Amino acid sequence: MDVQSISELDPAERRALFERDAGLEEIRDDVAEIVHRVREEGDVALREYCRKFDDVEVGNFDITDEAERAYESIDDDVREAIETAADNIREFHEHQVREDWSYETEGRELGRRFYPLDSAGVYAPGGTAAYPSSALMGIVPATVAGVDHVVAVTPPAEQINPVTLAAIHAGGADAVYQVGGAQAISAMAYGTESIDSVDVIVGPGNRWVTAAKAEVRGDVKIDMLAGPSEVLVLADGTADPERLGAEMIAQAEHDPHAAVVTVTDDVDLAEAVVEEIDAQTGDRDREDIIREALANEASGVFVARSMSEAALFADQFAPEHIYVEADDEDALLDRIENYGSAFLGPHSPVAAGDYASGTNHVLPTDAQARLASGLSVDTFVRSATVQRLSEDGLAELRETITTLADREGLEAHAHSVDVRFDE
Ligand code: HSO
Ligand code: ZN
Repeated sequence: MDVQSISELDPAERRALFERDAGLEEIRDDVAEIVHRVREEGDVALREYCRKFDDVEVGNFDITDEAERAYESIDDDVREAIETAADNIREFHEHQVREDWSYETEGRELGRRFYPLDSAGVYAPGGTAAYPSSALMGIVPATVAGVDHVVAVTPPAEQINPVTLAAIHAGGADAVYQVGGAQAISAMAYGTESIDSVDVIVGPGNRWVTAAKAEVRGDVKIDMLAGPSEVLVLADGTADPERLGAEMIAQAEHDPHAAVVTVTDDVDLAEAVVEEIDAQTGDRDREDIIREALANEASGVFVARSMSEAALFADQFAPEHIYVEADDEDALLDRIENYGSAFLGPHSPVAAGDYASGTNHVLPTDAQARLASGLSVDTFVRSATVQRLSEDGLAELRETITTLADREGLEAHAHSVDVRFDE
């Protein structure tokens, strides 16, 4: 990896950095077919796909009891780690719960009330991408929001990861089903004989899962179309290259398509980060994945002419995670709005938020941070407005309403106001 200067990036390179996309287009038709078949044929199609994609003959989809047993039988230290993470995630998300509000003005009492969705489905990936932490990130906020029925799905396997099952149980899911991939998303969106449909589907998955979420969106609410992990490290000359390299490598180990970037105004630091990456990568278990991610066109170590140019670059990149290590981290963050989750200072590795500090790690990738937020209690809540006008309050507005109704040609609207005043 070489240090690159921001000012020398050509338009194609800038596009590769700033217009990342999840590449869902190419599998869209295949995914649509799976979603459609499950919708039409229910459990029969689900069983067939479990056989075809997971090589498992599924009898009963419901593995709720197995999740409880897994929770009870995993090692104590793992159970404790799950509980600590769950507690911290719960606490952070409890701060997100919104209170109903109302105010009064000129004879109008106006307010907003919040209601949890009735049911939520959380996708917990399996196989080598099984992240028990992601199960907690989906389930805990749903329960905090007050969702009545929270279900989780995870792909069938000869031996489903017991830590994932334990996390699903600890998070507080009401039911767990063994089904994965696009077929699981369709099952939760439309329901089958064994699996009830839900109001909202959340949680990260592979491209098939993500493409299926795109397919069912509209019929059911979804959280987002999350792609491979991303981190942008924003640092000035005071930062420690060893930590910066470790941050990039940590998110790089997720996926060959992960986007990992450092941007700084200090050439020496940039060069030291490249050296650190070279020195550390060989020691990592997932070295091959890391090397691929570092080589991908959305990754790199960049030098800006100033920290304001570096901050502008970070803002344009709109990373899932931003890690800031600098003399004044708050001042830098104040220049940036487009990011999923920020980690400030030398003691705030992204891994803290990935697992245990309490914030959610299901976050917008692919520059979606420009328009979207991470998973939160809000994902599981809808709102409605409420009003009561006094006689004087309506009198005050009467003319405004009837004038506009008249111009819209909606005479009955005007009449519905006038009828309240006997003249
Ligand atoms: N960094 C990932 C989440 C995760 N990390 C799960 C470790 N486990 C989300 O971008
Ligand atoms: Zn991670």
